[in-house]
Amino acid sequence: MARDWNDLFIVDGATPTGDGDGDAAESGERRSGVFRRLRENLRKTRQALSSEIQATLFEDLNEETWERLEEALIYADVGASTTAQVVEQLEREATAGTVSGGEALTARLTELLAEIAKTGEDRIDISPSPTVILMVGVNGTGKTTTVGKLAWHLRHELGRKVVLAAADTFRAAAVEQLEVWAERAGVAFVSGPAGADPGSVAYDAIATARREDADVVIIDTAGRLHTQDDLMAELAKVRRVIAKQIPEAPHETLLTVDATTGQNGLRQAQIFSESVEVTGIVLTKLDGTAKGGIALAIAHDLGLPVKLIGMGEKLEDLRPFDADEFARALLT
Ligand SMILES: Nc1nc2c(ncn2[C@@H]2O[C@H](COP(=O)(O)OP(=O)(O)OP(=O)(O)O)[C@@H](O)[C@H]2O)c(=O)[nH]1
Ligand SMILES: [Mg+2]
Repeated sequence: MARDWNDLFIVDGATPTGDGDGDAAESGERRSGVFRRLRENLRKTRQALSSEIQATLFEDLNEETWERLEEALIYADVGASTTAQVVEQLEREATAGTVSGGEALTARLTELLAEIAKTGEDRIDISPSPTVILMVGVNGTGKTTTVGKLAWHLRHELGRKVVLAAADTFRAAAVEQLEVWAERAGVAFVSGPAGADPGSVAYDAIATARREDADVVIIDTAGRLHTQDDLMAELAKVRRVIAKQIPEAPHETLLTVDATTGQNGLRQAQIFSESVEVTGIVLTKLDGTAKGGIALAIAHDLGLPVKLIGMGEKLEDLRPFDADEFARALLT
């Protein structure tokens, strides 16, 4: 069963309850619904992978079959280095005789892929009050949408008081887009005048959260490329301003990565995360790619945990990432 919102967040003391939208039975139903959709979305890749697994792990194992299995995984967007590491390990175990038979080998492959997709702390600690979450990433990768959906879930599943900060001050449309999300989620919204300094908006939002005793501040930022030095410097400044209010903040910096951009997006994210401190990945638009392997490769390749995945534009399409579930959906 899919990991739930309550497993994603580390909370302090008693969990305040939501407004009923998150009640257990309904949430269980929604969870299996999401898993069904995840499987459905990955159907083509799973079918292709299954027939390759049948043709390799269920047959005589030799150099050629291992290579063929590697190719199939790379085709599913599991990156080359992740694939090599996983298949090498499986081959070692098969040669040693610790795992044998197609079914056991398939199960072990699923397990190894899930293992490699786990790195570091993959939960989000919201016990500091207020917790500051900074959303960063390349243009159009899904930052604002993720901020909105995350606010909704914090509000309605966990009953938290949330403040959204419109620190993407470049475009008026960006501020309006976030404001619409704040209204939908029923959370507070802080913006500045057009063209305001993003740092000052972040500062105001944290001040508002402290004054109004809010639990979580989520800061939306403008999209940028790692090559835009001025914009990367601006992000560093936003961080410094935040730290002036709360030295440990931002407690969480999430980097959005668009799954449809595959290995390219992954490389972009790698360079991005080298110049900005990032604590986790939000992998968006998984509904837009038939290959899902990137979700399993990204943690290993970036050395950062995937915390959330986006599978569509609706509220319930943002989900906590569960590596075991994902590996099963991709392979079996
Ligand atoms: N299909 C699909 N679309 C998504 C997903 N996440 C975001 N989008 C869409 O992608 C587009 C860009 O999303 P935004 O949230 O505006 O992206 P952004 O990173 O804030 O963009 P900038 O602020 O311009 O850098 C919007 O049309 C979203 O609805 C997803 O998981 N699946
Ligand atoms: Mg945006």
